[in-house]
Amino acid sequence: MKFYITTPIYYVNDIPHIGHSYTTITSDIVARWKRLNGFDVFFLTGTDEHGAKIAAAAKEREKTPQELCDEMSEKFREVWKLLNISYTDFIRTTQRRHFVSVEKIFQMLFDKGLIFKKKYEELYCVGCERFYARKDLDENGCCHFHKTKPVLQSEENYFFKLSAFQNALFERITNPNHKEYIEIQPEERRNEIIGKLKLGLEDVSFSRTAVEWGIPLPFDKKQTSYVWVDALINYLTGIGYTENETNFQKYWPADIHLMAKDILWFHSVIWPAILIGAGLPLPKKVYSHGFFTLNGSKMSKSLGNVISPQELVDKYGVDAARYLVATLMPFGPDGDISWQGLTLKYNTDLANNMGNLISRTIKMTEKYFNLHVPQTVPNLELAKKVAAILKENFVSDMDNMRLHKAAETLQSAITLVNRQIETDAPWELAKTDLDKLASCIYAYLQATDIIVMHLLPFMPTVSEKIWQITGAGCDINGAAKKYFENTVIPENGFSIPNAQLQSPGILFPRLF
Ligand code: ME8
Repeated sequence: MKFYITTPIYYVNDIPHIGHSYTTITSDIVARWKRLNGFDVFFLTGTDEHGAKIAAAAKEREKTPQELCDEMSEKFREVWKLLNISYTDFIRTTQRRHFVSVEKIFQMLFDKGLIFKKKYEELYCVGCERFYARKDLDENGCCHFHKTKPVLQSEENYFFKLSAFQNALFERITNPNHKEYIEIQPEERRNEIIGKLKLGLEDVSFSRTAVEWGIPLPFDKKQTSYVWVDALINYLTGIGYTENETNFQKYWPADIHLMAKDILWFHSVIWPAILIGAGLPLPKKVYSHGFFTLNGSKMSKSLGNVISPQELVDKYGVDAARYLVATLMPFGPDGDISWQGLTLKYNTDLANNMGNLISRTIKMTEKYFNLHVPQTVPNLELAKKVAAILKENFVSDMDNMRLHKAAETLQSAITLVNRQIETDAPWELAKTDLDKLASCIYAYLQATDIIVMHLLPFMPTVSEKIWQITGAGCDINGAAKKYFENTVIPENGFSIPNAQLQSPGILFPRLF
């Protein structure tokens, strides 16, 4: 079973911030989740390095475009390393392998008569790297995303016959029984796409004469590929379209393309049309999330209100930062974030609930059993209850990008164990019933192990640490893979009787 997941490739004219991190962290969580479920995962991310915007940014900084791209692309890789992103490959559109893919697709579309030359004059927004009709702009004639006025450009370019794909796209987007059905999520955005599609499609310019920083067309070297066509093709290049046929056949089509709503149109209309034109299968799912604002304002470098991944990691640590960013708001609608909101969630979910469970379970094990898993008749009742709760909701939430819901279920499983501790009152049992005390502590450790396996995609390093702390003897990834195959808990649980526990230290210090 294969699973191919992609993030957008990010423009290198900006530094990576929490918006890019959100898409990449959520993709990473899904990739890790799928691996735990036995899938052979290919997870692609990378940087989008051509176009007028990059050329202008390089000029402003007195660098060559390639110098800027090398420097900025490296920043993205550094940040993904910091955030423990487990990508399979990192594609750069300035790589040789990508030029070959882009040329191949262009030539194919040209040979099929889907590309033709036309002179035109239209409004171009450099921020979006796209043309707009007047009706698509706001009341001041500005682009909705950049709030700037697109400029009139006149060129003779190569156009793609997008209009010819109207019916084919409509069928594939609206009919779930179509063998090439492309599922667009969330529902509201899918409806917007369908609404727009019904208004009719116009042919789109696929090349530029004025933009030198791009990939020359194979049939007319004076023109370069429109940056968006170049960018979309990365999803083919990244899995070996022109250099590793076996890999390409294995992973294509993509199982899910993730992104924010700003680029959903390209992914759900233009991209499928290119693929149909090139005779390639369509991605199975295109899923867009909302836009973040910070304390109610648009995040922007000029306003100085971007949250950087480094700041998040400095404040919460890598694993907690991943968890918080991915679960603070539902995947889909727009959302506002704030440092207060992040810290509140950190304290509630991690310092109080999770941290408390680990800290008191280990403290009791230390006090009553000299930091060893109690030797007792295996008591897996609580672990089974926790497993049942998680099986019912967590799995489908993870499979359907409801990561915040999956985290809620995890938290309720933790609360259940914390409540059980209150009900059992082990500190009282210590005075009256040592056998029951041993059985209870054993049960908390086993229940914690089940919780931690589910936490693994969100917090890979901390989960592994907790797994060792609770005296589970094996490798967590191997154990979790086996567990998720049939969700059966081994007869004696995971924490091994008499195993030495480790002192946790303070996993999640309370923050103010
Ligand atoms: O559009 N809130 O690149 P890009 C949420 N190169 N997500 C955000 C965000 C915010 N405030 N800001 C950025 C491009 N993102 C093209 C893509 S793909 C073939 C080509 C995330 O650098 C989100 O995933 O502008 C959004 O779709 C993406 O960054 C846009 O990145």
